[in-house]
Amino acid sequence: MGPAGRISRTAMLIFRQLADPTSSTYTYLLGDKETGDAILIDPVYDQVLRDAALVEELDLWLKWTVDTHVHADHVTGAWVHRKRAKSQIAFSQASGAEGADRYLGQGDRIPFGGRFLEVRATPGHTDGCITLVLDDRSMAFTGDCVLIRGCGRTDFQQGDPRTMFRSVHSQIFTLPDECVLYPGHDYRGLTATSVTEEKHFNPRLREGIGEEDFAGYMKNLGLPHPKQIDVAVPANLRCGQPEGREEPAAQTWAPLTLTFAGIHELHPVFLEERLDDVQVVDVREAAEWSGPLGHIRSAKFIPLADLAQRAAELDRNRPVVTVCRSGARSAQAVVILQRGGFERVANLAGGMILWRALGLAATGAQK
Ligand SMILES: N[C@@H](CCC(=O)N[C@@H](CS)C(=O)NCC(=O)O)C(=O)O
Ligand SMILES: [Fe+2]
Repeated sequence: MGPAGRISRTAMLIFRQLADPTSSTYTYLLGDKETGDAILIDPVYDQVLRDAALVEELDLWLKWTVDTHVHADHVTGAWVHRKRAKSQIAFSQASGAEGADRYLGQGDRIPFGGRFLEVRATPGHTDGCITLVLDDRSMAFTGDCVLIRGCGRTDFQQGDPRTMFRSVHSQIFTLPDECVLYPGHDYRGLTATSVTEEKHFNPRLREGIGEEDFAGYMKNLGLPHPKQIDVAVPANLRCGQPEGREEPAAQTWAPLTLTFAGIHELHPVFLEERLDDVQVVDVREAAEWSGPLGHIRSAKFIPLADLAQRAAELDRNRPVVTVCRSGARSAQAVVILQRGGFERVANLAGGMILWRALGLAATGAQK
């Protein structure tokens, strides 16, 4: 509690750090608990469905996506999020990206609910790099400027070590010492640092290291170019609008929801409409199958423990919906069938309990 019994502003913040293991990129979700307005920093194209599921499950509204720069190693999810959630795209003016809803410059504020991020121009990795500072300066998102005990490379796009050195000293090391820094990448799985730690322990940037020393260090990193650079840069200059590649989509055979847990779910009402087109597998125990909740007329009965061995009894060319009492064991049934090579498989949300609560027909059910 803050003064006068108010909940402090930081307590009202929802904050999640999300990783893309392929590119070692971090995406950050920030939300205002009170209004539900949320922002995604550096969303990744390949993770759009996962991140959208989290936004949904936390009951947030995605208002903005902001990219810290035109990435060279992965495609941004900004364009696909805008299409799905009607979020707005923000990019820095200096990025050169086309098709954004807002172009940012030094000192601009991006609001989400009662909170905001402040823009600081931190060129050096690219011309358009920005650092985003939370309103109370407790956190900053440094993109590919300051990394944990490192920094973004300066040997492609418009990279320039002297420019980066000045950005770090004038825009990041001037933040409060305790300000927690969240980088755009970490290649060792480290998650966060702070201004004071980097001032003391960053081998390229700690106190006492001059611009010349830094430039000498950066010219000798000897890193191979990112594998995706030829695809990623042009796509990111279009805010991630796909060209000749499919947009990420949940399976399309039914109105499925993909959960943050990674399971496709089908609402009972949609299953009832499609009972003739899908195979329903009930994975409960025998006593439950013939118990008071009853079972779905067309369901095939295979207890969860037998599912892996008996999967061959199911037709791989027809979608499968798994069912249990509450929707828990049947979620694991989805995983087991996917492991067995089934591509179109979903869990019945809420299991037989929700099915019956909605008044849907069940064979052998007790009223
Ligand atoms: N091997 C990675 C290269 C990643 C890379 O070059 N990352 C850039 C950021 S876009 C960087 O600055 N890396 C700093 C470092 O590796 O120390 C790939 O192929 O994507
Ligand atoms: Fe980058």
